[in-house]
Amino acid sequence: VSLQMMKHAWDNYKRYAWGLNELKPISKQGHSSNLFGNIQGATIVDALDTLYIMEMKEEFKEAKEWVEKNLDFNVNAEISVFEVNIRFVGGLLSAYYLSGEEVFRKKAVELGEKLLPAFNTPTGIPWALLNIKSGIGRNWPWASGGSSILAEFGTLHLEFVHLSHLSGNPVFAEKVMNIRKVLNRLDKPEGLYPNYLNPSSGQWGQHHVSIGGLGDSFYEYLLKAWLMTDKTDEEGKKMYYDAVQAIETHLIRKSSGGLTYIAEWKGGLLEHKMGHLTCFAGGMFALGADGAPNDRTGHHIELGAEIARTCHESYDRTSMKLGPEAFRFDGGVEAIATRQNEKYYILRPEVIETYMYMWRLTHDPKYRQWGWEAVEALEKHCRVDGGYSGIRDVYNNHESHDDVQQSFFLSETLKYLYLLFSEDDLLPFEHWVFNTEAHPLPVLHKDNGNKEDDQK
Ligand code: DMJ
Repeated sequence: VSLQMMKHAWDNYKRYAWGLNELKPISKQGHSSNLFGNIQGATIVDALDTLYIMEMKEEFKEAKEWVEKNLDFNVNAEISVFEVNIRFVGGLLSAYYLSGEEVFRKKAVELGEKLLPAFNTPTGIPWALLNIKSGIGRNWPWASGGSSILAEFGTLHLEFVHLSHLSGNPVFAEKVMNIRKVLNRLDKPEGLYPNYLNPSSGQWGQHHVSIGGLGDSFYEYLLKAWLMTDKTDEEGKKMYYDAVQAIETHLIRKSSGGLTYIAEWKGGLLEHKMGHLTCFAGGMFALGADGAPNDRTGHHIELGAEIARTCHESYDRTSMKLGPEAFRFDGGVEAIATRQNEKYYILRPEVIETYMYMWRLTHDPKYRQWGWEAVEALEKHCRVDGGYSGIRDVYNNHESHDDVQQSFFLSETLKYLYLLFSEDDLLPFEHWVFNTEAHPLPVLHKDNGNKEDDQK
């Protein structure tokens, strides 16, 4: 089924928005987000590995030809370093490792080089935004005191280690190892990492902590850095398990109805709200269970299972059976969005991602059932003639479509669905880690740095 869904999403993108970043499936035209500046083709690059894995050979070939002829980074535009890294660099790296086609390696390294000026700050903590022609960087104007964002500068590690591995140029890995060094020197309030860090002073901004937006994938990349180095990156491992310990103590709570959730922390006060983005953490806890210190393996799996259950409830308690952007545990509600501007669903993957990890790690059939419920809801409410669209209010009985087919729907949501219903030996966890955009990167085995060639 996810293959049919992919075909529908891809065919319509091809028909109405080919070469542009994303598709507007209702108005049937291209959609350009300013996150990618003038770089084009986000959907193509994000979808390459999904096409490959689903064996959509014709489509993969067309996509590859487009990359060869048209993917151009010589543009005078300001881009988001994080978004371009996870979608474009990550997408190209996976396409290379899966297919062995040199063009993807070349483009990934070329783009990585374009991102390097972002690290020209007093601390080496990169800017959020970069003009890839002039090399001038800056931060989001809304970020606390000119800060860079934890989830942005903390989500370059996996891709940059691979860029060094593939190019033979150590500079990429050096840049991300330096980020670690800066973080390790800093005092952490209650052992927690604030979402904001000023790249000039090297000091934290506001003490806001989140495992959802602004924080999320920083934690994911600590764990995966350790896994991706064949469990040799002991520093990444320690940082991950220490962070999880602090998160458990200060952020994880149980509602009176028995639902475990991860709250947000604002200078010591809890906001009892959990984002859709935060739901990825169920999968992360389960994936990290194996290495948990002090016989806590079972506990981490259980934590993953509880987060999965809570996130499933956030879907189940809507009329469309698709989860809202954020849900609350206060004012008498549990796992329900109370604010109008938190009721939307934009085809995000995190809940399905967690089902996929929980399925692989426990084989409890309920995760496939829950994934199937999501498929039915997507087909019923998000599928339109011209592709798939997000929804403005999942509590309404009537769809109001937002008219965007996000590129991560093809790279993540559909890939995780496909993996959820595939055998475990398709991209097995011993050999692959997924970047935060679901692009698989091979584990760099200690005995043989090129072991990934055996995994094709
Ligand atoms: C994706 O780009 C990535 O999963 C990122 O880590 C968070 N946001 C979107 C999907 O929701």
